[in-house]
Amino acid sequence: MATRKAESTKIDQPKTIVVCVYAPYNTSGSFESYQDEFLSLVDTANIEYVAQLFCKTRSIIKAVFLTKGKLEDLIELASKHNAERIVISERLTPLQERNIEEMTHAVVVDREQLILGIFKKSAHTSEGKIQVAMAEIEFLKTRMSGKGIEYMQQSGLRGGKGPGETMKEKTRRYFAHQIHIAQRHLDILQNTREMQRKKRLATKIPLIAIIGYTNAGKSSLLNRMTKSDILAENKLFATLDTTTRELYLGENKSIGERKKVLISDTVGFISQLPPQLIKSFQSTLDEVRHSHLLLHVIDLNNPLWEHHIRVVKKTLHDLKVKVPMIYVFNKIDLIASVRLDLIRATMFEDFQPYVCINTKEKDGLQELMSLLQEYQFKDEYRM
Ligand SMILES: Nc1nc2c(ncn2[C@@H]2O[C@H](COP(=O)(O)OP(=O)(O)OP(=O)(O)O)[C@@H](O)[C@H]2O)c(=O)[nH]1
Ligand SMILES: [Mg+2]
Repeated sequence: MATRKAESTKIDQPKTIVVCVYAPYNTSGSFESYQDEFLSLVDTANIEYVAQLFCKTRSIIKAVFLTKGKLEDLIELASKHNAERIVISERLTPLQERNIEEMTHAVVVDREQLILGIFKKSAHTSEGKIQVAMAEIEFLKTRMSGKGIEYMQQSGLRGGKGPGETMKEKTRRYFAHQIHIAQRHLDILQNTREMQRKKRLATKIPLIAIIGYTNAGKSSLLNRMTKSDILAENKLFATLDTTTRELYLGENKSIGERKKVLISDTVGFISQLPPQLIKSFQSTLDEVRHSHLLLHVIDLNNPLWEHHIRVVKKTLHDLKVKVPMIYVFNKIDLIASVRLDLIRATMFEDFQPYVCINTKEKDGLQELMSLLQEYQFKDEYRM
């Protein structure tokens, strides 16, 4: 079992217990990998913890999302460590969150808040920041009697506007106002993006979007193909903002056969991406919807790669994205060649067309470039 327990807790960090619950509906198929991904999220969020609890269960008590035994273990652990924060691997309802908070006397952070926190740190552009802020407000709106009100109080906003206006009403009004302002900002940015998109479409230059599960190697691929220097690191959600670069295919061929395309890096997907985030990132994800071709990057070295493909395809389906796709199996340098041959022979039938690559060594890159060079984009423009 992977453990990344902190040896010491930072002074300014609340004492934290992490709880990994493998819920009955979880379809990832591997408890170990699910745990690993959760701990990796915790790590990316820079959360250190004093204890961890793992719970693989078929029958949870709905009110707390844990089994009776694990709930008792958690209460005992929380009391032993004077825990101030409990991070849970799954999404909780406001009621489940409140029940656990009351029983453990610690603040509960569920999967949604954990991912929101990571997105908050990764957002660099104004569009990214507004989108995350909107997602946060949408989340707080579902916690009107708990964290939503606390947020208001921490912001120094107290009392009602007139007689009889409760804190809850004031909070609701405040959030509605904040969403309205954020939406106006987003609309302006979105209009600019839309105008740029129309201009781009008019030039008939094909647009390729690199998509895939988080940490699959999307940014590394863009860097490799376009000799760029976008941040690529072993962290989940290193990329939040779309970056677009020009790419010339068939550089060595005669001018008539050269092809110019635009290629974009995008935000990664993950199992149970908070719906608020999908909603708020609509304008960023529009880049994907308006592209002519998707390069779906998959970390073939991750034992859950097939599950990751399912998650990405389901997310695209939910977003109503219907764009042709090339499967790009990445990180083959980490796979023994015998195993790779076996995977190629037995498992790739459903994933066509595909290429196997390694962005570290340029393996397979030429094959991918040739595929793109030959690809017939709709209304494409050739130089
Ligand atoms: N061994 C190996 N590592 C790779 C390869 N491609 C990417 N990586 C590593 O995988 C990690 C994630 O790469 P990124 O390019 O940041 O992945 P991403 O899909 O853009 O990730 P997010 O933006 O966080 O969703 C980095 O540490 C890369 O160095 C590869 O072909 N082989
Ligand atoms: Mg990236």
